[in-house]
Amino acid sequence: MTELILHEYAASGNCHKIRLTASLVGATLERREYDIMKGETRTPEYMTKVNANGRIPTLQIGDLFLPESNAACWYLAEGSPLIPTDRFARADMLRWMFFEQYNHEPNVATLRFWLAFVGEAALSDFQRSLIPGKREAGEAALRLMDEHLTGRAFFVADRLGLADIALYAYTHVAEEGGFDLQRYPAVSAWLKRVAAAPGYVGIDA
Ligand SMILES: N[C@@H](CCC(=O)N[C@@H](CS)C(=O)NCC(=O)O)C(=O)O
Repeated sequence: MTELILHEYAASGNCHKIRLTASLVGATLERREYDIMKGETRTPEYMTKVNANGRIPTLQIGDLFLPESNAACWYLAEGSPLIPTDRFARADMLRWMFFEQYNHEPNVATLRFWLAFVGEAALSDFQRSLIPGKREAGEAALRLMDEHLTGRAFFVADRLGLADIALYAYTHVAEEGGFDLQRYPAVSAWLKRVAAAPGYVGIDA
């Protein structure tokens, strides 16, 4: 069996996604922690060997390195029930994973990082000027999710899949970024369904 190593910063939702996928499919990951607050992913050694983009997560598969959280989740879930076999459902799942990276994560996750990890006082004037736009875009993403989940148990094909895992990672900690999840009842109910899945592991595990 090829050794799997997750290069990560454990508090990151992008890393939690990968640990959650691994646990749901029964894969074992060795974990290597990097402190992104100290720039440990920006060293020449990390960027040469692990990820030229200077970020976590990266999934190491033997001597191959796979950056980008959703690509790593895909690698782990290939052939499992987390990826539908129906052609449309598979593409629809990717739709939500791209939505997560473009509309959700840059707003919901960034505000969590800025407000709960960096701290508002330590932000640059430029970062502070971006907060209202990110707040509005994050609320729009959560609203769209809530509309989609109204009357549905999961994002795609009525069963837990990678779209749910990708979107769960930063949604369940969105309140750390100042988002009020009580405004999104369908999202709140879905979060509980994901957390009840056999094999679920929390972000702190
Ligand atoms: N699209 C990437 C985003 C990766 C990313 O933004 N990682 C952040 C933490 S979640 C990071 O490494 N930040 C440290 C830095 O940029 O130096 C993914 O999904 O993996």
